[in-house]
Amino acid sequence: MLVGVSLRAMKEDAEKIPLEARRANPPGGADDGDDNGGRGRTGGDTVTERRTKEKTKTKRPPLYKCILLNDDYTPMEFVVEVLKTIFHRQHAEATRIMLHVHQNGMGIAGVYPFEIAETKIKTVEELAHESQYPLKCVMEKE
Ligand code: TYC
Repeated sequence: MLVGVSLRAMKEDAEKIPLEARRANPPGGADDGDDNGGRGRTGGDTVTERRTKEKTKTKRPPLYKCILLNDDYTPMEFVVEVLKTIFHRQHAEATRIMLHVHQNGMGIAGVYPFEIAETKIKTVEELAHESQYPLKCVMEKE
């Protein structure tokens, strides 16, 4: 992106100049048209210095729930193993989640960014299919 590149270039240039020199003669100060050395105001004691640093915005990825669905055929032990191996649950927690799904029809196995959730769901269904169990796991945006 053009703006990103030019801001980065400005920042790198600014970093080559010692701080005191930058304060005395900020970038763009020579010809910003108002003869006050690039500072925001003249006359008073307060000066506002030009901001050259890019603001770093880190965005968290959207998260997706992996939801296990109940069925009448998948053995409880198999679901517990799935929760332990794929969703990294301790035995007691895996058992609690499995029983919740068994009693309520569905339950959250874990919450992840899209591609991780997608991979886990595929893995669950591959393992279930290998053992000829109908276990299903679906994704829902948080
Ligand atoms: N209902 C199953 C049984 O009685 C157990 C089960 C629990 C199946 C959770 C799927 O996601 C599931 N054997």
